[in-house]
Amino acid sequence: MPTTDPFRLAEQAASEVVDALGGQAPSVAVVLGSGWLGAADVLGVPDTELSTGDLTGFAVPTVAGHRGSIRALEVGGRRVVVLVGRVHLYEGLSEADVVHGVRTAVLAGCSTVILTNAAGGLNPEWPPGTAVALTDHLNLTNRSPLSGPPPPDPYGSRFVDLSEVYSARLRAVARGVDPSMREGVYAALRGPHYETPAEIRMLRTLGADLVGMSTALEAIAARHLNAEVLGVSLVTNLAAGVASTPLDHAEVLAAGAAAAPGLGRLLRGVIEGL
Ligand code: 8IG
Repeated sequence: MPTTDPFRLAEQAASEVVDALGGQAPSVAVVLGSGWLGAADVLGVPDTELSTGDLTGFAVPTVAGHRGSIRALEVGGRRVVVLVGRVHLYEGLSEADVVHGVRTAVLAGCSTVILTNAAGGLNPEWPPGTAVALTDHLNLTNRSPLSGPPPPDPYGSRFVDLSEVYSARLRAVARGVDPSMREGVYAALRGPHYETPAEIRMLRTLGADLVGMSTALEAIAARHLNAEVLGVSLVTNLAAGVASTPLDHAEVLAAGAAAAPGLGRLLRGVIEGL
């Protein structure tokens, strides 16, 4: 019977990826959020593009602006995989589905994982288009990618330490590329609805600077496998009650398109500076 264990599925997918790359294991993974596709294009032209539909265990994304593929390219002498077409809890998928791409990338050899996303900004001084490096998160999804049976050998305890999910070292590399880079705490909610103004006031009280519907579970899964994580949010809208107009997904994609060249340079600079 085929396995349903999420770690075994990710091992299988990882070996398919490494085979498709001619045995050359990648060392850096970039997970693209909504609005980041243009940034990935600035990073360089992929030499290989795999459809996640041809790989073991990948769920099919259902969101505008997401397609399921893994692109491979060389950046600053490093083999990089770019995961296009993240999936989310709000699509009705499991935690294991949500982190499968990250697990696959780490098991394929990526010791550095760069998680990007589009987010609502809680700080009125960060206009749409601002890139923010994550210092920490509030996982308000009430879900964990480590729930379920214990991870099989050789994977570590499910009781994973999260005292430094987002690497201070990688944030320093990002600041080296862009000294004006802001830093903040990301609140992850399940969505897919946006928040009410009262919920945004609550999130500010809790210490959040950004709000979105991704990243936290992937960061936990990457840390569990000992990868170093950089999180970067692109503020694409001010959150409800901070903004003066209703929120809209088209606004997210437009802010991403406008910010793409700068974000692409940031990704390139970070990877070259690792
Ligand atoms: I882009 O304002 C984006 N994603 N939860 N709230 C939540 N997710 C988001 C938002 C937002 N903007």
